[in-house]
Amino acid sequence: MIALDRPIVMGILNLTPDSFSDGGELSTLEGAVERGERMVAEGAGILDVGGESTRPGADLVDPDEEIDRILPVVTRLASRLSVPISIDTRKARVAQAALAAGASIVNDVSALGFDPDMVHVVAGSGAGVVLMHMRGSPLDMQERAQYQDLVGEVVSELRRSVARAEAGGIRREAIVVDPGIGFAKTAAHSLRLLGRLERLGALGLPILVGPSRKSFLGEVLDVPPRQRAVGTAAACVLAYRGGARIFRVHDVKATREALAVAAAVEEA
Ligand code: HH2
Repeated sequence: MIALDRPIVMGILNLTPDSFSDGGELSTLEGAVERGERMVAEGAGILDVGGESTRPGADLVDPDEEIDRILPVVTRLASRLSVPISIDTRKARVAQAALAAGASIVNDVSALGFDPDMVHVVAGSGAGVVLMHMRGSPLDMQERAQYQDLVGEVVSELRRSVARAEAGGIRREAIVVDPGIGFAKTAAHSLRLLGRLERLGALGLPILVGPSRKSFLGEVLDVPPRQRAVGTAAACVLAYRGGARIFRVHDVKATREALAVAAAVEEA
């Protein structure tokens, strides 16, 4: 169980050739492990390891290929670090392999909807799980970014995902919810959700947000993904004020410092 009385930064470790902001950066085991260790030194309280990009239009990766990408890194990090390791995958076989290698959280952008075996893997392992809001899949999600009542629909669709997870045997204490910034959302939707996040509090579960370097920040700032660290930190502080407690980001140090100030203000 992770204490959520203070904000927790989840550092992103993408072992993909094609992620939108850092694809292809970590092509060796040593490089990936070093990056993970650096993020923990900078204050990451969780590391999120992923082997498949979920950017709009991304190709599906074969599960064996995804396992080859993530397994050596999860194994090495789990033996060297004490922070929890999360596996960012939609596939039950990948999650199972990562959990067996020492991961303890499954971060599924499809909220267990992509692979019918996923709910059993999570329930059987006792792992934590992040249920993220999305519609469709990364291939077609942006066509589905149509809402009458954006926040109300995100809350009710997340509520259904939580109910499905619990019906499949996952304990409520293991569940974290995520509004899915940029997933089946336009930039305006992502901004509006960040500004109304407190309404997700109705679900009564911890909230994770993943605004890191995303295109809604590009629309505001007009800078490329790698220059969006300050914008990401600002989005995280606002999300913290709206009740979020876990922040999935690439730029750990900037976000951790911004959140430390936000938490100090809250305490004062
Ligand atoms: N965003 C991405 C991937 N996984 N998981 C959660 N829970 N929430 C998110 O917002 C989220 C996520 C996309 O970002 P990134 O990993 O940087 O890019 P890519 O999917 O291209 O690898």
